[in-house]
Amino acid sequence: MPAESVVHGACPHDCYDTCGLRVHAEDGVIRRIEGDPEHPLTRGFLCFKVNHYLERLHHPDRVLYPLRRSGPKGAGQFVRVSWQEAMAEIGGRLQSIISEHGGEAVLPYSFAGNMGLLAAGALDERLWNRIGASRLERTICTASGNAALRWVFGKTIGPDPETIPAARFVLLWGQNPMATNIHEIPLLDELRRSGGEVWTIDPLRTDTARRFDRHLQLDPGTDLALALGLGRALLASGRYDREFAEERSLGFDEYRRLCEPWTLARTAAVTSLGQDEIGALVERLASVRPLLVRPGYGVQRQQRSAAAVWAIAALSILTGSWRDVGGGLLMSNGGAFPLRSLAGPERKTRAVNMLQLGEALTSLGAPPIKALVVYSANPAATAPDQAQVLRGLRREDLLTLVHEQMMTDTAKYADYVLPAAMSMEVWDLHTSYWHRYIQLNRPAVPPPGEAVSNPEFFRRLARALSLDDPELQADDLALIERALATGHPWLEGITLGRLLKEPVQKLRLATDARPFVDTPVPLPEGRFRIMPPPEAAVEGSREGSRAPHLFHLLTPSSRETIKSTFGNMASMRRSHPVPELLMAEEDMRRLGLASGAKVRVENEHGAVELKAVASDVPRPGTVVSYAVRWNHEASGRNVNQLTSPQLADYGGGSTFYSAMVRVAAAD
Ligand SMILES: Nc1nc2c(c(=O)[nH]1)N[C@H]1C(S)=C(S)[C@@H](COP(=O)(O)OP(=O)(O)OC[C@H]3O[C@@H](n4cnc5c(=O)[nH]c(N)nc54)[C@H](O)[C@@H]3O)O[C@H]1N2
Ligand SMILES: Nc1nc2c(c(=O)[nH]1)N[C@H]1C(S)=C(S)[C@@H](COP(=O)(O)OP(=O)(O)OC[C@H]3O[C@@H](n4cnc5c(=O)[nH]c(N)nc54)[C@H](O)[C@@H]3O)O[C@H]1N2
Ligand code: SF4
Ligand SMILES: [Mo]
Repeated sequence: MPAESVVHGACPHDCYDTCGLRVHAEDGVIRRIEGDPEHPLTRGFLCFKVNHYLERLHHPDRVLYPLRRSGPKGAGQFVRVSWQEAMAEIGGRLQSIISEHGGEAVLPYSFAGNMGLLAAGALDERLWNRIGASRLERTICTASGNAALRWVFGKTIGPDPETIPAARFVLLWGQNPMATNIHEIPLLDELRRSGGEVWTIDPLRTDTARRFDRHLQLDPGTDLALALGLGRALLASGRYDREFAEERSLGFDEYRRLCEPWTLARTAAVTSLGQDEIGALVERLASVRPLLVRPGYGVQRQQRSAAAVWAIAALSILTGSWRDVGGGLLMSNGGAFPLRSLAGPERKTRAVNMLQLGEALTSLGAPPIKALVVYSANPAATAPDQAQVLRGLRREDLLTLVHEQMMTDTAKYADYVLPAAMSMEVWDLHTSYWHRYIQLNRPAVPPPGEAVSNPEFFRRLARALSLDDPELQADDLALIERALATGHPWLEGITLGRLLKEPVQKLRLATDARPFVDTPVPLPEGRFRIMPPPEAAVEGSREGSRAPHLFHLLTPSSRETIKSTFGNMASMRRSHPVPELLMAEEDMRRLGLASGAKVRVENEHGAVELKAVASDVPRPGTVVSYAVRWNHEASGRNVNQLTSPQLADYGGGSTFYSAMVRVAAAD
């Protein structure tokens, strides 16, 4: 590599924005990372986290060599070994597990630590399919919301975010872009400068809620009631889009029937909103266009996740919001990219829902899980029902491999830790679940120490299992070419050759093409399904049943981390040295707590100690702790001690934000 170079990168983290990066290197060392000024959504600026990225690249916790466990599980004691030794030992142990118990005794566990196409769903999946490993259902983040979207619309696609400035009313519903989608903010600011309004629906007074026009602070988990109440009011006044709701949709009568009980009075009582607030929102929905409904993933981490997303999606149809450029419903554009899957033929082996990892490790039989291979995820910190997960990871007879960049909570439980490269050190191709750009990520420097990319790790693992056929050894750039070569018109001219010259390519779909108006509804008869998914929990009510001594615990995203990633950065820990529990002052007074007091937070799943801080973010009855801090920086446990492995109503998604807890002074 030349002494000084600048290459294009794509931010690999699990974030809506998927920024374009300019990575500057000098003498083989990355010196500066900046936002690509030419990427139309990145606009040359980055977030707090990636502005401090040099700290992460060169962090003392970075794993640079293969390590073999030398102490008790979880103690983090390791000795350095060579790749050759590590892979020979691992290969031998995996082969004997597979021959004794079968391929399903191996469980992969991975998520979106790196969103690149090669980092996940490529050579890893090919290997899992080849050995017939248990299949991981990757449900931890968006499963229920996306399942509801696919039910209603047939796929997860929404308007292009570059049309946001054309909207005149935007409803941020369970989304906190000031923390999680910072490049959406300039687009929202722009529409307000031209007279539009932005409202927020969130149980917390977030920075987003503070920034914009009006905040409806409903009780957590009551979005379904609100959406049905809004639907009823629009139906009753006749101010809805008859063609969209009745002719272009299936199931209108059922939708109307389900809205019927939700009078303004009942909706207000269940959500704790005022009838006047709800009425003002009905007025906007009935009259202001373009109308953009912008749900975040916060609405679908409750028990009635799919039902809530269905009811919100139904409003986007009832209002005909899709007719206007700048309108519609934007939750995910993840389904917009017609790339070829690199996973190879899928074997129908046993499925394990990742939210039930603790149970899988401690009680699955026939066969039991004997080997766990973790990459691009940190389940010891991020999975629910943590006490059970840690119990599983402590099993002496479980072989745990962790391919990681950092000595994370999960890596500490590994039998072998294998060093992973960072995105600035490898090739990959990135899409986005928010915008419509495909980007080539080029390495700026080689990986340090003996770190390797995910595809290279899986090539080595395949060889260690004596599987060296070409599909398991495919080359990075050949894989990228294959993913792009689908012949789909939206990818026309987007080839590897083109990306090498111009690394940021927009899908060949006009910015102002209105989904489901200018493009078809990919469902039978080309019609939306405005009736709920069959299993969604629409009827029957648990709302308002909270016992008075319990608090509703929310653990949403923080500005300074992405889940556990960045949890070990000094820049983050300077402002929040220990994990906190934000509580309304009234609640603190009632419990006799001073701000800064140490509290014990517990429920039937586990317990954790946090620093209570008086705050106007939650309302009385709700408490907040931002997700998630590292366990070993927080007395060995974090808030996922308190979250449940229970699945949401439909789609197998999480219920992270349905946790009920007791809070008391810690002695
Ligand atoms: N309480 C609570 N818990 C939550 C949530 C919540 O809101 N509240 N949110 C949930 C959600 S939405 C999600 S998506 C999950 C995320 O949970 P995880 O999937 O565990 O994600 P991270 O904590 O970001 O951990 C990603 C890990 O991947 C590593 N990594 C990054 N790039 C690479 C790579 O290229 N190769 C390899 N091998 N490793 C890499 C990083 O170092 C990091 O340790 O957490 C869930 N957990
Ligand atoms: N800085 C940063 N950026 C991130 C992440 C991060 O951890 N940090 N995580 C990334 C990942 S993995 C994801 S999935 C996305 C998620 O990003 P978002 O889509 O913004 O979702 P969340 O952060 O889960 O929650 C958003 C809001 O939902 C609110 N909420 C909680 N319960 C309810 C409810 O019952 N109803 C309503 N209406 N609102 C509710 C929360 O208070 C929160 O303010 O962000 C990604 N970007
Ligand atoms: S984390 Fe998100 S906002 Fe920050 S640089 Fe990456 S993609 Fe952009
Ligand atoms: Mo997520």
